Amino acid sequence: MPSIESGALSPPPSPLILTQDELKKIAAYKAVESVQSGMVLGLGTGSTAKHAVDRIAELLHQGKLKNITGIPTSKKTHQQAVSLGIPLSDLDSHPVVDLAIDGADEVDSNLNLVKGRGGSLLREKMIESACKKFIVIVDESKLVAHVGASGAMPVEVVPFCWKFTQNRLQSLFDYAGCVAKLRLSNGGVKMTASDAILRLAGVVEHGMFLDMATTVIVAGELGITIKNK
Ligand code: ABF
Repeated sequence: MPSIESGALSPPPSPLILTQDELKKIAAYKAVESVQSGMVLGLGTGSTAKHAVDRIAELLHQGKLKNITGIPTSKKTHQQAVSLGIPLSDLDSHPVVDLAIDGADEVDSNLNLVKGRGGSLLREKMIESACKKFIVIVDESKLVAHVGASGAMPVEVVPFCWKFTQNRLQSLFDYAGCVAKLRLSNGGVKMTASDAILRLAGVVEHGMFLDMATTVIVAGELGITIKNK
């Protein structure tokens, strides 16, 4: 069973209403407190993870962190990290990642996740499954009772004959009343199929991240909640 700690926001709760972006930033900064000099870091993608990458760069430039190696989970994060001067590498050179920090689209009470609605998916899963520790950072709007029970489930497919794969996905999901829709992303092809995870020739990866997160940091109006596996 995941353990749960709660803490006051820093600064302590005030009558001010925090924006969703401020909550994301609070979760991101809290996660970066776990970063230590010398670490190989998986750098996440999305508006929440962006705050974590910014913070890591800030601490590097202040000399409070040293000898960090980042492995970006998307081209966008790669560009951000390069622009901030974070030294980068890849899984070929660093097959073991000390810590990854990334956002998610859905998180349940067992720390299972849906990811990929933001467009990144395969690289995230490759890097985050190579991590000793994986901290997920979200605002409280991402909490769900069961991942995948509602909303879209991203499924990445190979571009080759993607309509064929889409049709096969659709026939698998007809019984559940789900619709496989095409979405183009990062030069690849993704389909959105509600309520399901598939394994099918032509499918590259899906957005269910089960039993991967070691910690989830949730920022809400009443404070931070940290859930550990
Ligand atoms: C990526 O960013 C994706 O896996 C996920 O879809 C998304 C979360 O983005 P945000 O933090 O902007 O909500 O990590």
